[in-house]
Amino acid sequence: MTMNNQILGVIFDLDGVIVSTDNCHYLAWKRMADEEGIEFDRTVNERLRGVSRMESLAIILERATKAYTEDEKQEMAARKNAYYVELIGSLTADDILPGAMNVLTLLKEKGVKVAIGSSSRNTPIILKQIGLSDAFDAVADGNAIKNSKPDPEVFLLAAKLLNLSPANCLVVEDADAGIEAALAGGMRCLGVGSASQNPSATFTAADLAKADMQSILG
Ligand code: B16
Ligand code: MG
Repeated sequence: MTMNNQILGVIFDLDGVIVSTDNCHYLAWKRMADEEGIEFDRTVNERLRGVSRMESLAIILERATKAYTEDEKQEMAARKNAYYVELIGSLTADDILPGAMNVLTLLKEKGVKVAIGSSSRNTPIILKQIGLSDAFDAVADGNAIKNSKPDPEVFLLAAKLLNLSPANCLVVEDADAGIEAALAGGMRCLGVGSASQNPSATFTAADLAKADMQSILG
């Protein structure tokens, strides 16, 4: 590896990489869908990984039996978010996923910068809940972007905030949409969780605890 493409920054997706909020998303959408009489299960929920709130609602509404107005859709998304915020209120540092803290410590020791690149607009609340508000050099989240994954916007913003070129960044993602976004932004990516099966990912590992970060960093 030449110095030109050395990994100088790692951009972490949040949900599914640093902390498992996916069940909270599922339970909150399920409560809203049940109230509306819309069929919703964990298979459909898999398609919501890394996708924005309104795009997630559009996927859920594929199974709706009536048409909803724009105002009704906004209300449903807000209702789901209120349920979700209630659920993430009980997250603690114990919900940090295996390997995440060790990897953050290793990167700090090696002088590699770290950022968050998440579609979630609840990123600040989640980081606070798990005690990691000050653990990252930069945070790019759903509040700062127009286009969500697979658009590379959130990762390009994170790289810019780290003052690094995309070629010097590695993205860690659990969603296929995030792998696509990283590659579209000219970054290498490590697929974990569901994305550990993604053949396009530059590197894969079941989770951060199983990832060989030393060899990935080169
Ligand atoms: P919010 P990530 C994503 O987080 C979730 O995976 C996805 O299921 C969710 O719809 C999206 O955030 C938006 O979340 O409603 O909190 O803004 O994986 O990009 O960290
Ligand atoms: Mg994710």
